[in-house]
Amino acid sequence: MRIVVLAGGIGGARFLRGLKSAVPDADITVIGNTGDDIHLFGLKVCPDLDTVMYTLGGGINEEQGWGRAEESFAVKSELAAYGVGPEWFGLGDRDFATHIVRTQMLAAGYPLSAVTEALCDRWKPGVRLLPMTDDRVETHIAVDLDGQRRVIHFQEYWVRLRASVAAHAIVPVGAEEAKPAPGVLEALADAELVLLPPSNPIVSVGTILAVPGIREAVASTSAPVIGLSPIVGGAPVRGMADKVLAAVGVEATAAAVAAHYGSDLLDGWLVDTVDADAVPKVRAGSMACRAVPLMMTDLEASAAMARAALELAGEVR
Ligand code: FO1
Repeated sequence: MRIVVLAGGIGGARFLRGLKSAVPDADITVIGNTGDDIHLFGLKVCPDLDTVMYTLGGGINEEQGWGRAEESFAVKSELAAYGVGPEWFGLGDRDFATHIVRTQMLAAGYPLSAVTEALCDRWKPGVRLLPMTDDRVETHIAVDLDGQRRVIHFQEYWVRLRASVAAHAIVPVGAEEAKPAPGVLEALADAELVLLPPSNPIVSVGTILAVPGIREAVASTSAPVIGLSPIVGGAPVRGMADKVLAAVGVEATAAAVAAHYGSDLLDGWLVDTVDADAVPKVRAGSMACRAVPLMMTDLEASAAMARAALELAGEVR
C-alpha cells in the first residue's frame, strides 16, 4: 500500500516506527517539515528531517528523540572556548558530520531533496524521506522580551526559551515563495492513504501545509486522510504544542485540533481513550472518529495506533 505521512519531529518519527512495524510491506513516503531548520556555525541543520532519519535508521538518541546516540561534544565545547555561540543548541560531534555533509552538498548545488536522499543512503530509514520543499523556510515566532516585541527563530523560542513566553505570531518565513519538493505532489496524488501523525499541528504539520500546493493536494487526494491527535486529555503528549496552539487561537483539545485541520482536509481523526467524550463532537464536524490509546509508550503501542488509523481509513474509504 502507498502511504504518505506528513511528519514533524519526535512524535512523527516515533509514529513512523510503529507504522513500519504494523505494515512492513507498505511503500511509505514521508514529507518532512523543514521549518525548524536553522543555520549555525555556517552549517544548515534540519532537525525534523534528521529526527526521522536517525529514528528510523537506528541512530537516534532515544530518550531525547533528537540528535545522535553515543554523542560527544568536543566541537561544541571548543566553539564555546572561542566564545562562538549559541551554546543553547546542543550539536554533538557525530551530528556535526551530518550538517557538514549536507552543507557541502548544498554548496555544490544539490537541492535539499537530493541531499536528504544521499544522507538516507547511509541510514536506510526504510521510507522515502522528502523535505516539504527544497526552498529555504524557517519558522519565526513573535514574542515580547524585556518589554519589546521581537521576532526570534523557532529554535531559540523552543530550546533557549523553552516556549516560556507567549507566542504572539508564528511565521514560516519563506513559505509563500516555496515550491513543494520534487515528488511531494506526485506522492500525494498517488497515495492510497495519507496520515497526519501526532506531530505539532501548527509548527510541524501546519508548516508543511503552508507550502503552496501541499494543503490543496492533501485535500483533493482520492486517498483517505486520517489524523492522530497530538493532544491527549487537554495537554500535548510531548513538547509544548499548547503554547503554539494558543498563538493561533486554537484550544488545546483533541476536538479543537481536528476542527483546526478541517473536514476539507481530514476524513477521520483518532483521539485518545481519555478524550472519548470528544468523539461525537468530532463526528459532528463531518469526519469519522474513534477513541483509541494514543500514548506511544513503546513500539507495540505505536504499531497499534497505526493499525487503528488503517482501520479508520477502511471505514471512510
Ligand atoms: N532540542 C532541545 O530541546 N535542546 C537542544 O539542545 C536541541 C538540539 C538539537 C540539535 C540538533 C537537532 O536536530 C535537534 C535539536 N533539538 C534540541 C530538537 C529541536 O529543537 C527540534 O526541532 C524540536 O524538538 C522540534 O522538533
